[in-house]
Amino acid sequence: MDPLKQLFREKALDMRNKIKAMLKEHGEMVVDQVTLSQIYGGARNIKSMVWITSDLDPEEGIKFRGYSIPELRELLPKGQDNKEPRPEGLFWLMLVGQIPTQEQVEWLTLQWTHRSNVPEHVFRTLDALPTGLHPMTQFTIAIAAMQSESIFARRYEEGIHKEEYWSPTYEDVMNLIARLPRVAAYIYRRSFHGSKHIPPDINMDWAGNFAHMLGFDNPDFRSLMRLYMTIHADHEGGNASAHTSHLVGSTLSDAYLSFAGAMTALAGPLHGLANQEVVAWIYKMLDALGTQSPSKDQIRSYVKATIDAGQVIPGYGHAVLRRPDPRFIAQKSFAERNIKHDNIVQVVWDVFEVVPPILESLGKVKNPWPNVDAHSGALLIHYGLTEYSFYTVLFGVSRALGVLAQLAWSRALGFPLERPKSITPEWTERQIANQAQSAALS
Ligand code: HAX
Repeated sequence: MDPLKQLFREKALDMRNKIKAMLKEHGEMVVDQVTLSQIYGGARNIKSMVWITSDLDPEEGIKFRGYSIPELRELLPKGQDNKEPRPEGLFWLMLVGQIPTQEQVEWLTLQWTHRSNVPEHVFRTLDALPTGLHPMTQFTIAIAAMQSESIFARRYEEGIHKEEYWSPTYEDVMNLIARLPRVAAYIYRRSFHGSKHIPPDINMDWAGNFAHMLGFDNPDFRSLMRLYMTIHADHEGGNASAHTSHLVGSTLSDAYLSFAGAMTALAGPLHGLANQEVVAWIYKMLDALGTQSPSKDQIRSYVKATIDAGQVIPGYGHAVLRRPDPRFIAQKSFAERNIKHDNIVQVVWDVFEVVPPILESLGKVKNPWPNVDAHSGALLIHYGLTEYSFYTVLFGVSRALGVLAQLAWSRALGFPLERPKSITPEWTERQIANQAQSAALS
């Protein structure tokens, strides 16, 4: 058994026993209440699942196993240029709860290189699709096509003891993460570069090789990819893509099908597709204003016009966060450090000054601040990755790290089929009438 798998097995067994004992003693403890507004309002803040890999605080933002993004930028082993963390290290941390050493990260890079072979039929499946099909749709199809490789599905068909589910799931998770950059780069090159594909460089780290296969060998872009793949990796369990993979996985669908499901959720404009929407919105604004360097007053009037047209300002607001997203701040600091003058980056920073007070003035927006998607596109454009319909695929490759590490945990802890209760409007009316009657009688 490989050393990471061995460590994961030990940690998971320990946690499984602790949870069993805790539920035996405290299983009936009431920890929260649910209101009708929450049930009708998209289940905001209803505690309904356990997520090991990360936790989202409304004020402080995402913490991966207790570590904030600035802490991880310091503590995780970095890329060859010693600038940004290698996402391999974050995966290790999310899976076993320990900051890995440089040697452990080197080992993981090598593992993923060995496991990265993509079966030929996946490329042929992609080749059969129109090049104009949205990259997220291509990505989802390719992931589903790779399900032929699922070790969990094969072992389940053969008949596997449920205590062993975690083991083939771990193998699927490692193989799928290893293969994703190749698949994503293939989609990018066929969609936007006439199918001129670039073979992998087996001497590079996971994110550096991804940048290389996309066609970008600028060391700063590689550094950006390491940061990008690290900060988008996980955002606790309730966000739509993570929750989808959790729900699908709970039926014992394998890692490939669970992750394909997650990607269909990430592809929505209120979630991951917001990164493409931000750039589309900025370009439309520059076009409408007839300038590449709009004043803040011009931006202000365009923001108001967008809202008056009944549309949202993409990249702003969040269902949980109540402060500027630390993932936005990390990207801003990357730009401050590495990019001296850039027009679109400047526009993003001006929008950051203009939008929050306007959203606040509406009196209904719970979080007027930028989220992760407000900044990412401007950085990619700076380095020449301008085809913004591809941006959500980048997000998806990163999101695999968190949701798949969690999938391994879910199988190791023996989490059951997810099956919450729905209600009808008639049930709601009866509930209100019953409570009014009880109040009148008391
Ligand atoms: N622009 C305009 N109006 C906004 C807004 C924005 N950026 N954010 C919220 N609002 C509006 C909502 O549409 C809602 O209006 P109605 O009551 O008229 O329906 C009201 O403010 C209250 O919404 P909320 O409670 O503050 O926010 P929600 O939890 O309902 O929604 C969203 C959170 C992220 C979906 C929302 O802020 C939004 O649509 N933002 C723009 C799209 C976006 O950037 N999505 C990416 C989010 C991060 C992410 O998942 N990345 O992958």
